Amino acid sequence: RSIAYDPPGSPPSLHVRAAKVLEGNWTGASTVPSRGLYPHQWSWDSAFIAIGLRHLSPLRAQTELETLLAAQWGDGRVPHIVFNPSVPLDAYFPSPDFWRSSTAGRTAGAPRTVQTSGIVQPPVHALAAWLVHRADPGLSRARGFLARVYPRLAAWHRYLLHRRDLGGGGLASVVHPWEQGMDNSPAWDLPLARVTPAPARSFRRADLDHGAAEDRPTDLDYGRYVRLATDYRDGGYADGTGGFAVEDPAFNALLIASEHALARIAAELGAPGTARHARAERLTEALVERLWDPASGMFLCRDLRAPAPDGRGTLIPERGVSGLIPLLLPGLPRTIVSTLLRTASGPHFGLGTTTRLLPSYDLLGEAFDPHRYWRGPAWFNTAWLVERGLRTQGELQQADALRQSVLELAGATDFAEYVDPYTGEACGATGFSWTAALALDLLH
Ligand code: 9WN
Repeated sequence: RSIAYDPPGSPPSLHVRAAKVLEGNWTGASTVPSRGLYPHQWSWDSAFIAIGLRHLSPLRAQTELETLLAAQWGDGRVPHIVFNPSVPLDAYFPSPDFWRSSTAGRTAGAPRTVQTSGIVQPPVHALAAWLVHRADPGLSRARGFLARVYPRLAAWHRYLLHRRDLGGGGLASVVHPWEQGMDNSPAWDLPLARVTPAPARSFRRADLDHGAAEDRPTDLDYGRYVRLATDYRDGGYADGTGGFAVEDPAFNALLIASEHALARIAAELGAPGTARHARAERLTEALVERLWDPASGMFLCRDLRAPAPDGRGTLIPERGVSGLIPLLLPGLPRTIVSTLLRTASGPHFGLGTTTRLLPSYDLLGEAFDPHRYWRGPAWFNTAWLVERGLRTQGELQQADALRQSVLELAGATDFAEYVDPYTGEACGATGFSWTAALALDLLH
């Protein structure tokens, strides 16, 4: 009789397949981005994962964020990796013995019981916490979810807005390419060129055991990542003096979106959120003031360490998908929105025209490579953010089309980490958590 309900050979739905990926990557308290390549908990991955998980299990989604926030440092930073102590040290580089958080991070208030990295990742967490709450407000209130995460999220934003305002213009800076999350974006080539690479023999890359070398950052990139992280660690993870300091549009747009979410969380907890909304509006103005480039028709990154007469650094002349992500912001001036929409669908990104999915970097840029990590391939988290942005700006048709491509490609590639933006061919890992989570979110 079961045949009538479950005919043999009928393929499982995208929902069921995505749920299986997340189930397989769940460790009991959090979700790994991918079993082989990334066997620990990553900060912005967990926020995206929670956004999808809330449709399967609001409890697991709350736990995902709680586990991450439990590893927060005393100064408010939320580390980019929380290490799983049962995973062998050589499974991922850099491992806990490189970061030495509990000793090198003591002044900055690193936790004693759990090992973490000392850098951060984009602040998607307050946004995720609000969406997770909304999925099951009854459960959330019964567990005191928002009341427990709110002070931690507020301290996290405070860290970014104060300790990381390295340019003095109100925006948060990243001090390492891993912090912005698009590790080898061509936007970093100029600021990284000033960094002396650590010798290749001083570390061993574990990523090459899992990923094709042509799809990953180069050894020279890694030498520079290691130098910057080593210097940061050796300075006790104090902010302000490092050789790399960049204001990035996606990182700051996510901070602003999260500040709006934090205002909603405050209101839900009975405190007025108006001051936070006002701060988010001021940050939106600072974003436009410091990072908008009319000539490129999009937001660019500001390199604070580039020599410039006015001490404000200089805009980096590379178009990355990061510069389209401010579409998420409801308070963006209308002329900027229409310019961004034109840039997205024009020859540099081919949204809805020449590409199957929005590339991470300028199709016409000299450094464009359709397979190498953040130097061209399309990623599902940035596609999801732009989809949300299009909807926020009332561009429903374009949003529907992008949603459709995300769902098709997520399914066709077995939830790839990233894809060739023209052909949709899978690159990097498959069974990648945020691809599954964000596809699930778009199904709802
Ligand atoms: C370094 C986990 C992370 C993502 C980043 C992505 C990649 C790590 C790496 O994987 O970075 O943090 O080892 O390459 O670039 O965005 O969070 O999925």
